[in-house]
Amino acid sequence: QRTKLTYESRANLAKSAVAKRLFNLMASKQTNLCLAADLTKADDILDIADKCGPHICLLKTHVDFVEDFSEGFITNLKSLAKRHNFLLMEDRKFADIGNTVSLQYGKGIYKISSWADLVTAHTLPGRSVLQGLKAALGPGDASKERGVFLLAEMSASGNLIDDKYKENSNKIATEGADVDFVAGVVCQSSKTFAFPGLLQLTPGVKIDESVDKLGQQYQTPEHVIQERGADIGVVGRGILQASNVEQAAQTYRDRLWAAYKDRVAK
Ligand code: BMP
Repeated sequence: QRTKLTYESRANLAKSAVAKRLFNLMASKQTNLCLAADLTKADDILDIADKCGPHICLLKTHVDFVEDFSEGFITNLKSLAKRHNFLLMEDRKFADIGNTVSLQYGKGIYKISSWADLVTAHTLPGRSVLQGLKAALGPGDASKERGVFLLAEMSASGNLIDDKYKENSNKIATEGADVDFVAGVVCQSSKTFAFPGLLQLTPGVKIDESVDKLGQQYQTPEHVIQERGADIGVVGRGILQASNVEQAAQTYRDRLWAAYKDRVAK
């Protein structure tokens, strides 16, 4: 069972080079916390990345709502990622035909493929979403430094994903020529996939409050790691809205990590 294995041992099973890097980073830095830096000002994102950087393995962005996006912002974000040793994920949730996702990934204002170690994509278009994203990286080994998390489930109440969709998403993540490009799956349950070389990223994590006003559903850090099989817990407002964000990041980091240590020890 994949949830019983340590991150170190799973690094060796990963087919994606970025997944291998992330498993090893998590094990050595002792953190399985992803910060969802959902803020609209570049400087606020950089500030929180600097404060929370020591506690996270991954920083997740939505660059399309950053009001003052610039190349300088990306340069600074990359240098913080290097200094504090975390990876960058752009949560773009690509969901179009191959040619379009290729352009959305590589071109435009954001040039996501030039800086994001990881991106997210819906499986709705089928395998061609992976082929399209890979095409933006050009020939050669470029895809080895980049990876995709495929969405197989969502935390939003009333979402339309059913068991068949989950099963087929799992097939896209684990079968075929592009599996070396898939780093993991965004989902809510350990039953969604079994392959231990993939990472389970689970959003909807908060210590208190169980829902927000717009359909988000929350679980505690312990619940997502031990009952839902998450390898990485994604926390946004649980940290962003705390009076002391650094301390909140530390608390989430400690609780998510302790839950993982417990999970592999049992
Ligand atoms: P928060 O902890 O503030 O609710 O933020 C959750 C983050 O995870 C958001 O950036 C959201 O886009 C993302 N997310 C989610 O909440 N549920 C999903 O199923 C998939 C997501 O990417």
